[in-house]
Amino acid sequence: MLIRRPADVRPSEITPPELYASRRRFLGGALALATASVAPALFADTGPAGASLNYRHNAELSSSEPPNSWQDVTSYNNYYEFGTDKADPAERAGRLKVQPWSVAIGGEAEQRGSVPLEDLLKPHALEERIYRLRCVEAWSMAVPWVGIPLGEALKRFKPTSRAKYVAFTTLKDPAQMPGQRWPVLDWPYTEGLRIDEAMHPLAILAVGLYGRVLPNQNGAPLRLVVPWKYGFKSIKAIVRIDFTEQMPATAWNRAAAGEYGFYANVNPSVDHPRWSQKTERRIGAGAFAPRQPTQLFNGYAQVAELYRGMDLRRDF
Ligand SMILES: Nc1nc2c(c(=O)[nH]1)N[C@H]1C(S)=C(S)[C@@H](COP(=O)(O)O)O[C@H]1N2
Ligand SMILES: [Mo]
Repeated sequence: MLIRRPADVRPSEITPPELYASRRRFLGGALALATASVAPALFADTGPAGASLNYRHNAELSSSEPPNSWQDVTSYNNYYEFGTDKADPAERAGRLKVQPWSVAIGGEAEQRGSVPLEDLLKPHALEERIYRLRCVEAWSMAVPWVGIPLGEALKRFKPTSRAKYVAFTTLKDPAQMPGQRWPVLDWPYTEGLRIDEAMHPLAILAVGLYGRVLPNQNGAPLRLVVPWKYGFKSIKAIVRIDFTEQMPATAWNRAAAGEYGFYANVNPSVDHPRWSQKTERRIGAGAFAPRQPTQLFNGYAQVAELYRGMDLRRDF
């Protein structure tokens, strides 16, 4: 895999978002300053620096590791809708129009239909959680996400007893997403979770990072974050959520079923057919930093109960 990055940044070199903000302002970018109410501020400015969000830090569910720098998190991305190079999303995703945005709710739920993003978020308090992100390509980061618990958002649509899975779909719009002009994946990108996984308190819908509205390259305006699974489960730019009885098809599983399973739980003892998953390279740690051992469920041991009795080698 080709990696183009100007320089390695140590995880300890955390650039406060304020610094970026003031630099952007100096450069002439509009910036909405912190305000008391979240919903209007959330959409007041989707420019490069992003509007400030009001949130409470959830220390209990946050990783104790220092988060990667803003630079790392927003310039080293996987987002094939904008190209397959890690630098492509930061260069090209700016053109995506993320406002207005609504999410279509369908399938096995009492409340279906189109929900404006503001309405989806309104009843919930935003939380910051620093989560480890472990990519299937054997690199990792720690990211200070801001979002809402996925399960709480889903419950409002009153899933029926037949809702065994939740399927997520990314926007398909090749005019705005140039990567979709090539059949790298069978667009739109889709992902799915078993309903009990979706209801787990660790799973979130993220709308921000580093206290600010999500940059487009990180999946604005709404993306999933499931920290115990490989990064590809954390689908970006969500426009549809369907409750289903059958296990939904997922983009990477359709592309290469032998390599990317539905569950995709981080697991050092189940290798990818083409490489080991035993260790990982921490982005920003420097070229000579030792690789770190990968942990089962990316270290989120509390999800083990979801998989009791399952053969994680078969259901990879
Ligand atoms: N729609 C969409 N979502 C996606 C991807 C993608 O290509 N398209 N890439 C996934 C992969 S492989 C990873 S590792 C994470 C990366 O998230 P980040 O760029 O915010 O770090 O996004 C995931 N979500
Ligand atoms: Mo990934």
